[in-house]
Order: sequence, then structure tokens, then C-alpha cells
Amino acid sequence: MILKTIPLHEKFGREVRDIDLSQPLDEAITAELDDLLAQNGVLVFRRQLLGEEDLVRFAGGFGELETTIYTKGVSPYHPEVIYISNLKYPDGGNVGLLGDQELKWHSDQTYRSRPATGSMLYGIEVTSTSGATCWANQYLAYESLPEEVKRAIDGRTGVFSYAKRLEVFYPRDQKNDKDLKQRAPDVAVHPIVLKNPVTGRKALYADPVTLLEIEGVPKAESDRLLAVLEKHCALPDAVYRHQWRQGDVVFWDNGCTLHRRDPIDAARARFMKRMTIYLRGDRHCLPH
Ligand SMILES: O=C(O)CCC(=O)C(=O)O
Repeated sequence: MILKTIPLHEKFGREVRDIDLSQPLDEAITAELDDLLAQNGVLVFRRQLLGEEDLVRFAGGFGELETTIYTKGVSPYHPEVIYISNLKYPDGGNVGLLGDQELKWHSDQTYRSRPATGSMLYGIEVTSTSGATCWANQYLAYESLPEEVKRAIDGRTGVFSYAKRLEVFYPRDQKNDKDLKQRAPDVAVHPIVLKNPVTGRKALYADPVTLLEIEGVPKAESDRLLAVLEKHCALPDAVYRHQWRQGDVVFWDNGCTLHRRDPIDAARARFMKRMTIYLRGDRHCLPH
């Protein structure tokens, strides 16, 4: 263990100290960070000053980078970088995606058959009074379930629906975006309990805005189980709340966490750069 870290929360998440992500990292450090991510679900790096080349290099150390299905909000310099922002161009168009609305608990890309499960946000312009992002640990969510529910969902698969996500989640401009709808799959099927390949610990994989039903059980039983899973997916003592500071990088594993965002004060500028990474299956919980 070379890196200096402090806990973000009593039960999960680490802040990594004394590291400059604008410099290339050697393989041992990258491997240690990857292990920390697998164990903790969320890593925070403060006070970073990064160009897009730095972001691409740093994120690329953890796996293949995804080029998004979005055509809007994509960096003109690096197609692997997308902008998450409430800023507008003078003509009223959005600089980035996701506007200033609240985002409910979700896990990224669960509607895809091969989700890229690593996500990274770099806060360039942030507000300290709104737009906090929260992460919920899904190992703890699984462990909190009644034994009969664990038995009922172990080994089962779920149907994850993009239509459900569009309905519950996206702002109007994306909901009506035909291009996006055509490029995104309709449904994907995934196990709803994932196993960490190193520790064997089980994580709930039941993104509540996208999971439509559990396969192989009657509809009423599936509805009952989904209601229990939703109740357990973000219990208060398994949630880390991140109030952003300029220069923060947050790196999270969607295979063992959910996240949500508070609404953003429309009068305050918020601009972030986002990267998406195909994390490796020998270290991380993957649904495929
Ligand atoms: O804007 C945020 O804080 C979170 C955005 C988000 O949910 C995402 O990038 O998946």
C-alpha cells in the first residue's frame, strides 16, 4: 500500500490524498487505485487541475473508455469525454447533459447489455449549496435484505428497460430525442445480484429507475420484490453524500453502488466532465 487515503464514510468510499492526476501514474499506483475502487465503490481526489488529455489518460488506466451514445454534450476534442452541465449557449442550447434537475437513484447504463460500469466526474465549475451527489453502497443494500428476499433473488435475472428510465428520469429534451432513442437498446437482461470476483461479496444490482421486472416469477411476486429492493437500495447509513468543490474528481463503480443528485440552483453555474470506463471483470462486479 503506497497511497495515503482517508475514509469518506464510516462503511465505504476513500478520499485519495497527495496525488496529482495530471502526471502519468505508474502501473503499481493504478493497480492500487483499481483495488481501492473495487473495495470501496467510490474514490474522491481533491484539488485536481486537469486537461482532457489528462482525464483520458487517467481514466484509460482502468479499462477501455466508452464513447457515448449521446450526440449532444460530447467534447469536440475527445469523444470519450462528455459534459454534464446546466449552462446554456447564447442561442439557448445546452452546453452539456442532465440540466439542473434532481436525478433519482440509478446505476449507469443498466439498460445496455454490456454496461461500462466505471464512471468518473471532474467538477470544474460547481456550487457548494446545491447539486450534491450521493452514492449508496449495494453490498450493504444486499446484506440488509431479509433472508427470504435474498433467497428469492439469488441467481435471478431482471429486465432493465430504457423506456422506463426515459419515463422516470430524463429531462424533456432527452426524452424526446429520437436519435438517442434509436441508438439505445430497448431492454437488457442482467443478474440482479452480482458477486465481487475477488471477495465473493454480493451486491444488489437493481437500479430502481430501470429495473422493470424479475424474470421467472409471477408479476405480483416480482412487484413485491421490486418494492422491497427499492426500500433497501439506499438506506441512510449506507449513503455517502458528496458536496462538490472545484477540482474534485469522483470515480465510482456502478457494479456495487447507486447514485443520485440533488437539484441544482438554476442561478448557479455547474460544469463537469465525465468519463465512462469498462472496468475489468477480474476485480469488479460486472453484470456481463
Ligand atoms: O451531476 C451529477 O452530480 C451526477 C450525474 C450523474 O448521475 C451521472 O453522470 O451519471
